[in-house]
Amino acid sequence: MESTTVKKTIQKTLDQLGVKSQNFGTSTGSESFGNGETIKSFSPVDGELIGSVLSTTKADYEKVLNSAQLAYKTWRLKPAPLRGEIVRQFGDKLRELKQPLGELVSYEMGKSLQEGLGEVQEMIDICEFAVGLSRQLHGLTMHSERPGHRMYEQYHPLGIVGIISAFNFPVAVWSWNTALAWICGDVCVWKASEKAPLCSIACQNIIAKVLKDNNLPEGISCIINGNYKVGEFMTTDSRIPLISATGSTRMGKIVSKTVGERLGKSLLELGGNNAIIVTPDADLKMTIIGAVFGAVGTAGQRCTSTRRLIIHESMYNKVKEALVSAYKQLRIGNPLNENNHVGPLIDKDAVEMYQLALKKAIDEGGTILVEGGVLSGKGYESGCYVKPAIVEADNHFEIVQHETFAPILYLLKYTGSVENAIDIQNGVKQGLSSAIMTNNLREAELFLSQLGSDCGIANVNIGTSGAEIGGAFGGEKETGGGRESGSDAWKIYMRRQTNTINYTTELPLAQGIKFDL
Ligand code: UN1
Repeated sequence: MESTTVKKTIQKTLDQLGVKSQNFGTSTGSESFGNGETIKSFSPVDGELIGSVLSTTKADYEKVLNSAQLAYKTWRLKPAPLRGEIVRQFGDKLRELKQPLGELVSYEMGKSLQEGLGEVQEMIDICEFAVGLSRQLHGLTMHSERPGHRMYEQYHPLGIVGIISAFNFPVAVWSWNTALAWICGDVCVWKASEKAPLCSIACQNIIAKVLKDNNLPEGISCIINGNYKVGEFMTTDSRIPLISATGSTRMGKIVSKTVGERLGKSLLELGGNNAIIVTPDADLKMTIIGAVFGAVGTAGQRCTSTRRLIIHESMYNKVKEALVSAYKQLRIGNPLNENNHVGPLIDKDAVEMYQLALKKAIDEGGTILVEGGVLSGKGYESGCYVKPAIVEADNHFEIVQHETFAPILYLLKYTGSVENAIDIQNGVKQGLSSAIMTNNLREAELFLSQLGSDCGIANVNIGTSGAEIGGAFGGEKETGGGRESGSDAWKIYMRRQTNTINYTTELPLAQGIKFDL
């Protein structure tokens, strides 16, 4: 796509989303302000300046918190299904604006348009999920050990939920949190990544209109923008009972410590080092599709991206050849052009990390199978386009143990039974997503058993990325242990209360204790 055409399309996109060339990065809805430094958002697609955002100062933040606290007083009193109705309207708006929002995600972050649209689809899906859930926020009832007593549990809203999100899913991860938090009766303050701030402006514009149309307090959805210091306003703030943070393990450790010090709750979704095991019973065609999409989709910048392929020695050469020929067909270029498979990395720092990782892999004894490199020339002016690479490596290499947010796939060989492959798969610090390619029931079930994958997500005959919103999303070990999105992940956004009611005229004590006066 020619850059003049891109500019025209994007201007229309920004207009549709109410994103201007200069934006305030702090918003409580109808009121937007920002007195901090300017964050410029350059597109990794063509290096052009898309717009700028004024970041949040401590004083701006205090205004946001006041507004959120005020909004919470009203919002928590609305019946949950009514809160669901607001989320339904938000989902409808997302349906209307799917195309422009998907385009902005693609242009600001660099993922393919299809994936940008897919990300907005995840938002729509979580809204639907949350609407249904708004009639099912149920606790259990228990039989009391005392006669004439009734015991049950119920869930109440928590208050303000602070959301810190990463650049790679600049809109969906926010919506997984907000859609659930809102139906639970919480209000949200969002700090988006400073690498994709305009996406936060667009989302805030959409929800602010829904709230206004329904005469609801604007502070139900607030945004703040800036670097990690702005994030710290929230992590250190005991007025925020829950911090949900997505990003690197390094960042997560700091968030967890800070929030833990004040005994707040944190929901962490951190780094992954995801592997696909390819056994002798794997379907080769399915393996290649799953592995290639997992490794090069979003230019390897998903936390669920496939980083390691653990291949049985009997399949190794076949898989290797098929991968090399599949990689030859990859088209790298403008992600808004649907003919391309791979877009740019987020910025030049990411390119540097990619180059460093490849160098380290070679230094540690790895063999390059598909060569990487930074692309230059027409269409690659931003300097952020890199070639997806494949390296034959060993699991114990320091670099293989490390999550690099780039399209680098490590091939690892295993011998003997599938247990050996599982050991390699689990032999990293991270524990997000994992997969096995096999048509052998025994191997598949073992992989899913307590002796199998130690990850939060374990798949059979699909890749490691592209989880549906209906399941709980997150992982173990250095991935942080949090669960977002589907299943019963909503419970973290609420506080649980156990209630015991005595409807007799006696006051018997539990555990049979006698205390007569
Ligand atoms: C992330 O990369 O932080 O499973 C989230 C997936 C997507 C979400 C990824 N549904 O790949």
